[in-house]
Amino acid sequence: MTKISKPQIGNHSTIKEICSNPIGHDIVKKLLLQLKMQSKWIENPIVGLIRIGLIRKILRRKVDDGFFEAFFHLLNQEQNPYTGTRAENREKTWWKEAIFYQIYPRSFCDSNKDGIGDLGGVLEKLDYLKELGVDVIWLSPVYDSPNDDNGYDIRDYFNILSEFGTMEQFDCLLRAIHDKGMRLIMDLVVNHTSDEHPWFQMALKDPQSKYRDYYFLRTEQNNWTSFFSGSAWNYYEEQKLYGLHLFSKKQMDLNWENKELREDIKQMIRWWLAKGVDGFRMDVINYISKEENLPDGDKTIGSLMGYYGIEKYFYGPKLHMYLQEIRKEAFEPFQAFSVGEMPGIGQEMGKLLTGKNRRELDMFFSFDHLENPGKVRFDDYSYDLNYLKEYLMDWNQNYSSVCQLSLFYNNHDNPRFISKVTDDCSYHKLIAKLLAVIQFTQKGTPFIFQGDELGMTNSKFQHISDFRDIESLNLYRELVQEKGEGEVLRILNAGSRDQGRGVMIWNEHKYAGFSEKQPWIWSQEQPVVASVEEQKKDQNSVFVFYQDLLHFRKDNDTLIYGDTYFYGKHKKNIFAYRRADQSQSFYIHCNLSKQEQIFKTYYPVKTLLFSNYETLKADRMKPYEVRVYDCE
Ligand code: ISL
Ligand code: CA
Repeated sequence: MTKISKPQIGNHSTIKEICSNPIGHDIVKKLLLQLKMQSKWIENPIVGLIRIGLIRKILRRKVDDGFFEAFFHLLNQEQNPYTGTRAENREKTWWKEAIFYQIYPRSFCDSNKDGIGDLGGVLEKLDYLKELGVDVIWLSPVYDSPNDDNGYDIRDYFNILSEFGTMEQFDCLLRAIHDKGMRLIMDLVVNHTSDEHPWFQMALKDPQSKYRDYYFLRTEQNNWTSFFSGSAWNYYEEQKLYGLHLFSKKQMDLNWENKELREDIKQMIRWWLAKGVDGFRMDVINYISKEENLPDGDKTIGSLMGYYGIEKYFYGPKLHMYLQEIRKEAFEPFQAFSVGEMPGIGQEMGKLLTGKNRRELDMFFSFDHLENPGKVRFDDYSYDLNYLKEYLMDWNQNYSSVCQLSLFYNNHDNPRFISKVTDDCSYHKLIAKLLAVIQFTQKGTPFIFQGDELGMTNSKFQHISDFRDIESLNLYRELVQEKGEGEVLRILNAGSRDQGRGVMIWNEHKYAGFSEKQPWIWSQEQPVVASVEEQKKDQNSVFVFYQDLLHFRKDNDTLIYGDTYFYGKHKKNIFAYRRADQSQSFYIHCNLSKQEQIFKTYYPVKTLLFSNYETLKADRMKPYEVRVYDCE
């Protein structure tokens, strides 16, 4: 059957038509969010009839033509939304049931006392993870790397970074993980390699080399900018060529158009899967397809986003094709799991990338909940948890019914979520438990980031020499003249990725039991968080609470496959919902604020199963209080 194609999106298109296009839908929604406008606004039938041509006329002085051309071009790539059924996400699969735990190996545990976490350290702590209730470990990159971006710049995909250990140790770790009934997923970084990768070295050295075409080496640059400050092009004097790098100067973007490159990548994936690895978290995987000839990015979009060129690759023309190809030829033969890290992807694009029938990815990480509308990571503000509620209700309704949502608050690229909510330490433990309840009782797959189970918070970095992350160091250089030292340090303390990279707090000894030597990252003002050793002895600790919750989730399929019913949707500061199937039902009631709230359940409840307070008031919810009940 031939598909009847819809008319192209253009000036004549109405807002309603734009929003029924999957890319249009997600972009408009994101714009409204940044402008702090309700999405109800575009659902208004009159607004829906407005044509883009009219908006274009009104905005003529503010927005250039390139903006609309870029917008239409993107939308016309994808005409139809994903049509999955509700039943799809009820199908049982291990990765919907599993609890994932991200290990950032550099900061997890140091077994040979050189101040750097390593594979030996992970091996030592497997029982700890098992005891917590972890099913799958996601290991951030451990491949050989010059470490310009802490391992996200790979020099050799088939070797282990010597600071982390050896391949023998890796094999031994993988075996031990499987022996304990757990799984392991690795980080797959294939948007770029290190400039020290032999492919890039050969590409530079020999103009005849087939590897020249593995990268973007050109005589001219375009206006794209790097996520780590400055131009996205590095000039190679000797060759008189520019090389594209969306991240650091040592992370060279790979040209996926090249078929041999794709073969090499698939072969590498299969090599790891044949070893027994259970799947991959795929680094910035939505950036792998760039628009042909790498046209300049639109200036309006560039200044709006802070990065030029992003619309030319964040949802590139061949993204689906490449993903289908690697899935079919590398992942499926091993029944391997995939979760894509995809900055900028919204619900509808997300469905097209993770819908079961599409055979592309199993899941993806959306980042829209990590900051309040209108805010960016480096803003110093108090995160309002009412937005987390809105986000979860929205994604539950519009994404989770067909696809599996990933549930997380932290990773190695973000400051600690608890610290975003408040820097008042007296609330931290309560918030840690409140967030945990939401994470383990919402529909989706939870990803714990190391330290979450302790209620880990930010450190205070006093001086620029305390920072390690290339993004922070570059940003410092970019801003210090204009803003002054004090202000830049404030910005970095609020948003630096180093905040997520502090070492695990194992015991009360010097260097938190992470190492006996000064760790590779260490601030004088460490987070005020009790250690694993202390928390294990304390029945009221965040750790024990996590342990109980994880087991609760494992014992109750209802929390995994059951439906979600939200209550008091418009009631500020209260988040209430029920998870239910034919056999059971659980009711969750949260106070999202530090003000006491009146307590009245929206549904008849029976027994209290969890709370973050020891004594409860009959008709009041204390600050950040959460309760989980069994229902009639
Ligand atoms: O810091 C960011 C951009 O300014 C983040 O958005 C982050 O770079 C982005 O989410 C991509 O992250 C992943 O790829 C990067 C690496 O530095 C991150 O650690 C990784 O998680 C490049 O490989
Ligand atoms: Ca070490």
